[in-house]
Order: sequence, then C-alpha cells, then structure tokens
Amino acid sequence: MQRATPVQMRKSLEIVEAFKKAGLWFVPMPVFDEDDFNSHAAKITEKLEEMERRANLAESIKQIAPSNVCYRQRHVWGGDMNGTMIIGVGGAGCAIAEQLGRTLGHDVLAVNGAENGLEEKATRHRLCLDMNSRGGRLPTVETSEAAAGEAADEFRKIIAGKQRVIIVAGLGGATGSGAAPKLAGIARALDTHVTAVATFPFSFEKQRRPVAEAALLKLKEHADVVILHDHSTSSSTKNPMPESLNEYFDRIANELGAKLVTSSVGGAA
Ligand SMILES: Nc1nc2c(ncn2[C@@H]2O[C@H](COP(=O)(O)OP(=O)(O)OP(=O)(O)O)[C@@H](O)[C@H]2O)c(=O)[nH]1
Ligand SMILES: [Mg+2]
Repeated sequence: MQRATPVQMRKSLEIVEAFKKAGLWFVPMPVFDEDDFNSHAAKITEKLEEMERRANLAESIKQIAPSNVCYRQRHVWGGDMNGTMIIGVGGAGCAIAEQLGRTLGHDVLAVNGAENGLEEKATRHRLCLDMNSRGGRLPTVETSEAAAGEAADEFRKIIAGKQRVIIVAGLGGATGSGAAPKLAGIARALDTHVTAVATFPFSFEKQRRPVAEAALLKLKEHADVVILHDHSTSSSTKNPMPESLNEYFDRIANELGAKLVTSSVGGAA
C-alpha cells in the first residue's frame, strides 16, 4: 500500500471541493497505488461525461415536456394549411394522423410496417417500411430508422410539392421513434417546413421513456416546430383517467389538432 503525499492529498481535497460546489453526490474512495488511482480517475471522467450528457438531455426535455405545448424551434408556419401533408408514423402516429386529417382536412400519409395493418388504412397515401428483410424480427428503433432510410426515394415522391409536413408519432415504440426523426430529416433536407407532433409514454411505460427522449432529441434536430403531449401527465394511480382509453386518445388527438392550428397562425399555444 502507498501513502498519499501532501501534494496528492491536496489534489484529492480540491476534487472533493469541486464536487461539493457542483452539488454532486459522491463517495471518497481509498486507492492502493498510482495504477489504482489512474483507473478510478478514468472511471470518474467517464461518469462526469455521462452526467453531463444526462443533464443536457434533461434540460432539453424540460424545454418542451412540462408545458405540453408548442415549442418554437426555428420558425412557426406562416402560410395557410394548403400544401400540407400529415404523416403518421407507427401505430399511434397513424391513428392520430388519421384523426387530424379528418378534422383539419389534409392529405394523410400512413407509414408503418406491412404487418401493422397498413394495407387496410383508408388514408390517401401509404408508405410501407420493410422490416422483414432484417430476419422478420420485431422492429427496433435502429431497424425502423434504416427501413425509413431505404424508403427515402418513395417518401420524397409522395411529399413532392408539399410546402409543409406534419410528422406524427407516439414516441417510445420502435417504429415511430426510429422512422419519424429519419423522415423529418429527409423532408427538412428538401426545405420543407417540418412540424413534429409527438406523444411521450404513459407513466406505466417507464422503460419506453429513454427511447422517447432520445427520439425527441433527434426530432428536434430536424423539426421547425415540435408539439408534444406527455401521456405521463394524464394519468397516475392517484389520478386515474376520467374516460376510456379510446375516448382519451380521441381527446388528445383533438387537443394536438388545436395546438397545431394555434402554432400555424403565428404563436405558441
Ligand atoms: N395518442 C395516442 N398514443 C398512443 C396510441 N397508441 C399508443 N400510444 C402511445 O404511443 C406509444 C408508441 O406506441 P405505438 O405507436 O404502438 O408504437 P410504434 O411506433 O408502432 O412502434 P412498434 O409497434 O414498437 O414498432 C405507446 O407507448 C403509447 O404511449 C394511440 O392510439 N393514441
Ligand atoms: Mg406499431
């Protein structure tokens, strides 16, 4: 075992002081020798980087999530609703998009895997994501993103001439979380105005939250406007929903539609 020199001791105390100032929770840990010290120091650096990443993520989510309203990222849509296409991605995305299409009167494009009843959708346009070429396994965020990339040419043809797309997804599932940000990026690269309409998982879908957060960050990169509804604010064991799930989903789609209209005429709701 090696005794600490006064210099090493002072360095350690400085680190403790820095953690204390930043309000970080920490444990002081004895080390055997210099190698042991270096290996722990490397781990600490890694941990601090991870903390910084999480803090940035939390900050980014905070800008949008608590208010559940329109977040203006680049500029709001100043034109009228003509030349707009609503694009539903994944199960929830398609369901919400269909409802928005009915209430707002726009063309709707449904995007999903073939096995998700896409062929039965009565929407004007359909874009089938080919997940089966990847061994027929359940889609993941990565395979959905890749499938959306492969469908890019067809997607560009469908949205050709549109000035604005409204991309709708229930974040947290694989298809919406993987494909929606990808399609938003493709539309944006065509200089199309992109509004993203997204939901965040229910509180009982805890494991879906990090998936949704990562997808939201990617969506934000490409979208001019993001309109979000966080399902976790709608129900809890203490505060159950006053309606059936279908009635709730209908209500949320209508609320998102109202926020869309508000965000389209020039202001955050
Ligand atoms: N507003 C609304 N949200 C829904 C609905 N169905 C599911 N959700 C939410 O959306 C999230 C994503 O679910 P899906 O849309 O079924 O998932 P997906 O994008 O199709 O992805 P995979 O089925 O996993 O490939 C869920 O975790 C719920 O939080 C719906 O009908 N309306
Ligand atoms: Mg699905």
